[in-house]
Amino acid sequence: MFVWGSLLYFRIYTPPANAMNIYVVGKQWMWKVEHPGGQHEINALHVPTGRPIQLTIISQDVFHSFSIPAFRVKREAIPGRFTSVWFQATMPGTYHLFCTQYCGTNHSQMIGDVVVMTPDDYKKWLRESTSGESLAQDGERLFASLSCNACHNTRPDARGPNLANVYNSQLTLTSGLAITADDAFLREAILNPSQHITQGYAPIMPTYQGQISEEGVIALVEYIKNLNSDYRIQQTLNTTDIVPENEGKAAPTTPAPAGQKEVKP
Ligand code: HEC
Ligand SMILES: [Cu+2]
Repeated sequence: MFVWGSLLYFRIYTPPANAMNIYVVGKQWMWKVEHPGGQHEINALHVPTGRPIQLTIISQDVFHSFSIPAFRVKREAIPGRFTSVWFQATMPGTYHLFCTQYCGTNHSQMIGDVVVMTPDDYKKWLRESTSGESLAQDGERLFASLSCNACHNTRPDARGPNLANVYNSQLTLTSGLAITADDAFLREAILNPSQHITQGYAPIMPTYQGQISEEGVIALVEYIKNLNSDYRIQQTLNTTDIVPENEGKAAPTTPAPAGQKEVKP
């Protein structure tokens, strides 16, 4: 049971490299969804079939839990910390989306629809729902307006590290700890810089705790991730030129979790 369980555990916690990143913010009492292309939705999540989807989830107030029972997907939405879950939808249709953690008076209204579309329909939906500015562009503007670029730039005398390619890289902290700069780390690095100083740098970065909304942090994180060319290429592929379904299946991904074939009656 242990070996069987651990294999599944690692599969659930390791999203495939070609996963599409979508951000989810829970708040009393709704789910806000942010797509990298700048599309926003409330109590709805549109995804294509045949493509691993990685959700990065956070709450901006109390504990919630993001659940798509038909996909066997359920992850806590925790204030102050990114959590993540991935899945791959196999059949177009509309599925229930629930908050499964009692979160106050209108908890029972914290519901929505997951709309699974064919890649072509999804591409069409992305085009029609775009707000004109991608999440990364939004983040780039914030990066300048908060003067992050005063320290993080490409000048040789820059006081902060160059953030290009920092995403998913291994960093060594002054404590000697090695850490992977994933989404959760980037968020922490912006809001609690003094907690993990990167080796070779002075602890001069101010904290931005309380000054940036959760959506703002997500935009900044997406911008920093986009400075990494691998991520940027994958993201462009995901949002503009989705590979046909059978090609997506041939990609070296782990099989979709069982139970994804249920359709809402
Ligand atoms: C006063 C200069 C300064 C400003 C302003 C500043 N930073 Fe930093 N930042 C640093 C320094 C120095 C480090 C490395 C030491 C550390 O980890 O705190 C760092 C580290 C980071 C890291 C971790 C990556 C790494 O290689 O260590 C991220 C991510 C980051 N900053 C993002 C931001 C963002 C986003 C902003 C604006 C909201 C910002 N910084 C504003 C100086 C600054
Ligand atoms: Cu809730």
